[in-house]
Amino acid sequence: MAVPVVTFNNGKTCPILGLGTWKSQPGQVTQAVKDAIDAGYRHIDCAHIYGNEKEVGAALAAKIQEGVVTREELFITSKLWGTYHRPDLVEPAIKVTLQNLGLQYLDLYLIHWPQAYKEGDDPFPKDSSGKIIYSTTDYVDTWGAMEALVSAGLTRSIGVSNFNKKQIERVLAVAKIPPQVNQVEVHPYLNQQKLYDFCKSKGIAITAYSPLGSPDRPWAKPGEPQLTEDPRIKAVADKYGKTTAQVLIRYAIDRGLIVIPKSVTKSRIIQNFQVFDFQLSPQDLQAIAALECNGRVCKMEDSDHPDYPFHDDY
Ligand code: NAP
Ligand code: SBI
Repeated sequence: MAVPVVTFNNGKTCPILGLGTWKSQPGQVTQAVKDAIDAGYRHIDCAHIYGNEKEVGAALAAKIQEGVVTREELFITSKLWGTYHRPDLVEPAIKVTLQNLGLQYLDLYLIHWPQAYKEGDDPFPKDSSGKIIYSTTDYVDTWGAMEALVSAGLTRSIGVSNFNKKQIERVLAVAKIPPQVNQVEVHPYLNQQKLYDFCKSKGIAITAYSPLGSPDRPWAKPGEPQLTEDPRIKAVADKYGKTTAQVLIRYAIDRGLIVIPKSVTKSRIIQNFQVFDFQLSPQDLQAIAALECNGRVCKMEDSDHPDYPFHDDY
């Protein structure tokens, strides 16, 4: 079954369901990506910081070699880490990612976070007190270097991730190419309605990350509420004969979002793809919207960075 697509503001298309790869161990991710492609996934969400792009690339090469997919049928995203924001470091950074993934071009390259860190190969450069060292590079200048990647043929589309409204407005004010995507955390505990409405008004698609609430996030504490076990989601899931994960994925799709659940478990990879045979009713979407509780799970430990995105309302 072909995955439905959204069309970006530059005319390129993107499958609305993709496979996340953060925390997917190098020893597991090759098989996970192969299983996903066999199940019908054509969109894989990657990042340099995940430390597993070579292993993702091995799966892509195998499936292309086997003739299961062509490169053109795949949609591959990666992300520029904060230590490479300085404009002269952007092209070398995407070239490392392309080399690791074994690709000639990406479909989408995102600025991973607005915050720039001290340049170099330590992804979290820290001072003697353990505090991350920041860079003064402005993401607006980084954006100019991202635009050059499109002209150079290294990526088809560009975008941002974890950017708030004001940060997107600053980029739009200078952009020759407007961002095609803002990838942000979205699930029923953090539904991002205001940011979604703003991005939509500017023609920017939203990709929902951590759609299942990221239960394997490294900083999760025992006893914290688990979205996949929320009885209110379970009650909706039972009505449709679906799992809570399938309802959470459908919640994103039915709001017009792109969604990238992560799994390294074959049965779940397949289950998470079986979401195109039902649709949530307006009443169920409304009931799920009522679970909003500002329940952000992905934060960085740099809230005093001048470009930290989550101080504003949205
Ligand atoms: P997530 O997709 O919300 O949740 C992943 C977790 O859910 C894993 O523990 C997975 O377990 C489990 N899971 C998957 N399918 C399931 C199912 N059907 N039933 C029960 N449990 C299930 O979390 P995430 O990894 O944080 O977010 C998804 C992707 O978004 C990431 O992998 C990454 O690609 C992207 N992301 C981007 C950013 C950013 O800053 N741009 C931040 C966070 C995430 P198993 O793997 O063990 O099956
Ligand atoms: C990492 F590889 C390390 C830390 C970390 O924290 C925030 C969430 C994040 C990210 O920046 N993108 C992700 O997918 N996860 C992450 C990744």
